[in-house]
Amino acid sequence: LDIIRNLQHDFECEKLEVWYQPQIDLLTEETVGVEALLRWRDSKGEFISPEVFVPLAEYSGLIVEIGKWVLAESVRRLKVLIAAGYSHIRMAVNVSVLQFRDQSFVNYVKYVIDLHGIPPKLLELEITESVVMDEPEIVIQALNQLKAFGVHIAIDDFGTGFSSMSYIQKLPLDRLKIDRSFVKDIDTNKDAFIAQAIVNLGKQLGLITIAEGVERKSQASQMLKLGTDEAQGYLFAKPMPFSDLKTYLLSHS
Ligand code: G
Ligand code: G
Ligand code: MN
Ligand code: NA
Repeated sequence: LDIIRNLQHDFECEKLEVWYQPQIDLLTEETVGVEALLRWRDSKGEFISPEVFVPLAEYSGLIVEIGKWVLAESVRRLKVLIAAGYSHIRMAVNVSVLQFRDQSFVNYVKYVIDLHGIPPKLLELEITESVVMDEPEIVIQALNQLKAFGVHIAIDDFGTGFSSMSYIQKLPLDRLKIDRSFVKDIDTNKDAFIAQAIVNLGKQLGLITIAEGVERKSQASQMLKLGTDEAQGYLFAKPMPFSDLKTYLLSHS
């Protein structure tokens, strides 16, 4: 497959980028975290969506090396934020199931944290329900080790996967990310009961809840009304290069 060859080539030539999207506390409207998101431009400079190339990187196994790089890059950026005085902002990094199958993954995470000397609790790993369901034992064991080290764990795209509720209880989670499909019509549709149920579930489990894909003020206020703690979406900020993030934080933290 040409696209996989191109991805490998561009990764080796350091042409992949990591962009960052702010996560906002709905009550204070302060930036409390950022999510690291991979970006890849083709030879014409046009972006290829991670929804297209991440599955290919998983299929080819390339995601293991790319994932390590995203992690190292993001923790290095986290260190820069701390040095600039943002000592409370979390860095959230997406992790693929293939990375959990790599025996050295847990030690690599610890190594990167120690290398930069950042508080482990400022790093959050985002996993999807399918990651957990693919390899429950391996993933749960790794998550427990990471949690014991102090790293935070978020369940991503919650509500779209196939998780049985029994798994959710077994995971050492800190944050539940409500998938944007539940946020989409929350301000126009009176039937907010699914979003409400997810928020309630998160609260019952003692988790911080964050709404994804918030694009309108009315969605943010409705999610806040349901009891959601945080939000992420175009209303607040789109994913941006690190240099723009530093400028953004000057007026939004
Ligand atoms: O940024 P965007 O909304 O286009 O991302 C689309 C999808 O790609 C999301 O599901 C996101 O989780 C995934 N993604 C983005 N960056 C990474 C990454 O570094 N690693 C993994 N495994 N997935 C990522
Ligand atoms: O990891 P996850 O599947 O949550 O990926 C987040 C994706 O959602 C990223 O690709 C990001 O670009 C995208 N995104 C972030 N905010 C918004 C938003 O407000 N609306 C939409 N449609 N997409 C968003
Ligand atoms: Mn995510
Ligand atoms: Na998501």
